[in-house]
Amino acid sequence: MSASDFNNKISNILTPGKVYIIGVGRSGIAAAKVLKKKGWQVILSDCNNNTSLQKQAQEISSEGLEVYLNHRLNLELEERPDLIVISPGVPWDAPVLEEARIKGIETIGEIELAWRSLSTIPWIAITGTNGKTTTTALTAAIFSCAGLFAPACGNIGYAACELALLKEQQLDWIIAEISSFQIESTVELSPMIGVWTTFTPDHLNRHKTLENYYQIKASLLQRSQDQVFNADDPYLAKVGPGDWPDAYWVSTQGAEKLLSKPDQGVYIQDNWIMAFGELIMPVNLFKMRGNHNYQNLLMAVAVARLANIDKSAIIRAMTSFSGVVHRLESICLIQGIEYINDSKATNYDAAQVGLSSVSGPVILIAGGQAKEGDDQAWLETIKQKVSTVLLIGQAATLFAERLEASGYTQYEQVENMETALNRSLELAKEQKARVVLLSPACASFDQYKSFEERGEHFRYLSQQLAMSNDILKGG
Ligand code: UMA
Repeated sequence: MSASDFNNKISNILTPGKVYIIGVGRSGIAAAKVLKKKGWQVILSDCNNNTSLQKQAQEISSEGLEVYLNHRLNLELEERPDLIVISPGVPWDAPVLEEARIKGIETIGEIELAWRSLSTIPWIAITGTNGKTTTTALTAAIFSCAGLFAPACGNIGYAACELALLKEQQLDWIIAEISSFQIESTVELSPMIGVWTTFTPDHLNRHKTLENYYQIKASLLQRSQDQVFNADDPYLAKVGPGDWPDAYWVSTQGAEKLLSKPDQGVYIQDNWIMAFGELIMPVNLFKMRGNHNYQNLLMAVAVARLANIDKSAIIRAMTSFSGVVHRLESICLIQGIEYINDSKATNYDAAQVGLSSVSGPVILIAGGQAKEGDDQAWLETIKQKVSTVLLIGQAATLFAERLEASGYTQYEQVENMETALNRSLELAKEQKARVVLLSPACASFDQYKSFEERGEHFRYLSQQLAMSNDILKGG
């Protein structure tokens, strides 16, 4: 694309017209506010209708936005919009979007709109199957310690368009966690630095094939000026030398595992972090557990050094960072048993990594809305570390069958999170377990609005259990 084409794209949002936004969630609402501020006539719609959507709709209608719930865009019946903006949860190949493209109506995602509003700011885009939330949070912590205003946004929960509502001069950098759903609906988003954390099968119900899922993620990295890759990820290490000859690599396994020259990468050697040929700090000063978190740390350090951030800011951030909510988040200790919330583990790989990182024996709470994927490594880790699996949600029967088939019978099907929590303490005491871990290996949508809501519920129930046990002990 030439510079003039690019300016035309930008001017598409600078010349107000009529925009149709699909999805009344965080992304849709933020996108609506951005375009309203730029003078657009905004129409929002959502195919669902529930109490929380009605509340949202009421709030935003009072700000002068047109909102329709229980509604799907119909290009035959409705007046033609100049632009369609979609939320990440809307499938990119939805028939109405295909029709819009044929009719020449520009269709973009919320993240692309944020880019077009904030393209004068340097972006860091972090993607990958797992590890992206922690890497994003770590990167944001380093930038903040360096005195830069660079909030984390995107899939991590704070829609990028919410930043586009701020004054551009307030922002130094944008650090965006970007899912494959979001990348699919970008056209021009071109980060200064792109990071690819890991790659294993996920979201195949939407992306259909692993190759398609790979190509979607690859397209973001291809548009990034500099690329950072995780050499400890088997898939990325395999395709790396061919597909990404100029990338910077990180490895927890020493310089020899890097796929770039040692002075073009970040690695751990003799317990020290080495970044682009410079000693940074001993890795044991970092508080988070698990080798996967060391990988996340190295990627954040690589980004920070590429952005010329001072070593002292990296050290300050790394020694104070204690973790991300819903990702191996330690909630409380009940009679010596640690309750850990890993609700963000929505697929087998994330759940396997979570389970590997905690001390056994473990009482594991798993289940929810099952996803496609390879569960072998997860089942193996369960066999090694878990004294009982408490199965919840729609996937309970399927998971029971998978466990039986792998020769593991120490599971109980319990109805929901409440029952699981009540049973967990009894079992943990009986089986001398050290940890009760919620790491579902499933999406949450069968019982909750999001993985965050599921994690909050687990946190609340664990704290209630802790309080009632203290009272019982005290009495
Ligand atoms: N909707 C329609 N028509 C459709 C599909 C959906 O109207 O065809 C409506 C839904 O009824 C819903 C609304 O769209 O009310 C919400 O859209 P959304 O699911 O995109 O939700 P947002 O609140 O905008 O949240 C999105 C991301 N959600 C998804 O990708 C599914 C959030 O990631 C992200 O934090 C947020 O934008 C801010 O950027 C969540 C997620 O689950 C955490 N991500 C997946 C993951 O991590 O595995 C990719």
